[in-house]
Amino acid sequence: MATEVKIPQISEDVESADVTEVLVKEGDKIEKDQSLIVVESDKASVEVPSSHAGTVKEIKVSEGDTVNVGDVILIVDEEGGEEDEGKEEGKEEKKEKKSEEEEERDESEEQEEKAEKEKEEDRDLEEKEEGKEEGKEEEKEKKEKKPEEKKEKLKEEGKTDEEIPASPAVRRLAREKGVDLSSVEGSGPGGRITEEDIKSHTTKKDKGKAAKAKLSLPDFSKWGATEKKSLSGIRVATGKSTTSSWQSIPHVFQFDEADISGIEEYMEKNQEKAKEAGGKLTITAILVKIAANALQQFPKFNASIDPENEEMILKKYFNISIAVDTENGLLMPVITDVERKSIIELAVEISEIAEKARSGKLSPEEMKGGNFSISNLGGIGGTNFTPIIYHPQVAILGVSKAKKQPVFIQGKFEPRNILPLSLSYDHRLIDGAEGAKFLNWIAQALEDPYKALLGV
Ligand code: CAO
Repeated sequence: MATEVKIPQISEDVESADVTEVLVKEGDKIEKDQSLIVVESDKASVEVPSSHAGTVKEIKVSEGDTVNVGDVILIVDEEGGEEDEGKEEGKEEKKEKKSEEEEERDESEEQEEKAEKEKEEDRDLEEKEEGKEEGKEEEKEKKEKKPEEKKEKLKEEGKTDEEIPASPAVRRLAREKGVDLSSVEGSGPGGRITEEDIKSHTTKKDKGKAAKAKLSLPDFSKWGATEKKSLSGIRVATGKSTTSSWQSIPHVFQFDEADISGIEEYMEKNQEKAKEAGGKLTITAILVKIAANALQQFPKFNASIDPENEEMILKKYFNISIAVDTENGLLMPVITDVERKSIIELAVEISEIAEKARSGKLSPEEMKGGNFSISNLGGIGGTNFTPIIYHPQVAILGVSKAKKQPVFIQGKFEPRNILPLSLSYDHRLIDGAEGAKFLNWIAQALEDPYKALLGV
């Protein structure tokens, strides 16, 4: 019976996402809950499980497609419907087992001889390596080395994966689990690799990975009451993207400050105009405009780096991501073509997009295509902070709270409004001197707006 498997509700507020990986192919036998595709929205990356078991008849999506909740992923042939599924599976298993056994018998004699020889060679090699001492530590080390040695040996003997003793079912399982057969020690007759070997290999691998990736938690209830709450999709996505940015981008931080007393007068004068247009004029709109001008003066800050091809991609448009704090977490909507918009237009757009973000109405499209980011925490407070670069961008401007401070001007102290600025940039592309110049240009443009607005 042909059944459609559809995209379920991926997570709260996510209606569409991009397919980044297709994990099955036509003709594959799939289990219920087996992962079919990986989809990524701006909020999360998730594996979509199958709602049915059977054989994949037709795949309806491919990598790069944008899919919506309810779209058909694939058609699955349920082989006589769900009722028969158990029976059919049982039959399949038996058939598979039988042919495996026959196959095993045929191959095992031949393989046993080979494996005995391999084992002997292994033993020779081991003896040579370990000398006469047989401490436990060395035994362990030897075991760890074995798959590597096996690989080397296969290579030396010019053998392919097909010549490693394993049944088709085991090979399929290894493929599904992404296990390289040459790295598995077979425990069956003649060194034959069994299903159990693949399973224990993946468990070991997963445990190793988990041990590396996870920091263990103590039992907090020992010290007092606790409560568990699931993380929102946005929280999880932010966690992933900030971790990978922090781990892969060598961040440098530069600090500066700007006297924005003059700009404040400008904002006061134009506040009414912004209000009439439906927005609120704050330092964010001014910073977006000035940043777009700075990006034109310093093109590297508007670029992305492609380390694999050892290239930088210089963008000729000026789109700026704005960090918006929402109840569910941080969102990064994009203001496009900033160079073509007036400050009042930008003020309106920022007000609208921040409101949209906070009411959960932002589409994934509205968070794509930014070249540079601004994170203004000044409405909240703080003297300085070091924001994490929003990959694939190469820099982000952090803005803290402006404060009245005494500034020594022409022989006397005057109260001026000073805005703290920080810049985080990618040292793979930008050097310290460039970072300092870029931030200094922004600070000067804030103090002398004509420089940025007239492009002088
Ligand atoms: N210094 C002093 N005052 C500031 C300021 C600054 N740097 N920035 C804004 N303000 C003032 C505004 O003028 C406004 O004053 P009034 O209430 O008197 O009118 C008040 O703070 C609140 O501003 P706002 O938040 O309404 O508007 P905004 O344009 O300044 O900011 C937005 C918009 C979306 C950037 C902001 O609301 C926001 O979400 N910021 C948080 C960003 C964030 O979480 N960053 C951390 C991410 S990790 O890198």
